[in-house]
Amino acid sequence: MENCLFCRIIAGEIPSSKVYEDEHVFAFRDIDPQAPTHILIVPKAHCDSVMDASAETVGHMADAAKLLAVREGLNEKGFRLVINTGDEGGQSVKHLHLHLLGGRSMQWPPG
Ligand code: DGP
Repeated sequence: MENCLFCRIIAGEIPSSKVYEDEHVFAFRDIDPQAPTHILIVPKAHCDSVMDASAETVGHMADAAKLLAVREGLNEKGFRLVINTGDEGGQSVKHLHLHLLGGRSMQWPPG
């Protein structure tokens, strides 16, 4: 999608620290990490939010998150997966993305 930041990252028009890519998803390190590991997993096909996504798309993102959690050494101690949605949900980029956060203890409830 033209002028979508994450579509441009997926296309390689904007540089990113890519950690994983397959047919369905692209994953890269967050520019403003909130934990020692902070990776964004995004579907290659643009959708604005989880409200527009199919179960298959969300499943592909979750599968990539599990693979990356193991690869990053997070699966023993644990990690957090977050999909911010809409303005009150804290979604700043309108291309669906799954945050994978780990490497520190997480607080609950989130702010
Ligand atoms: P959210 O607030 O849930 O929409 O998360 C958007 C995230 O995207 C936020 O944690 C910062 C990250 N981000 C924004 N712009 C860039 C960028 O140009 N490169 C990378 N790697 N991350 C970005």
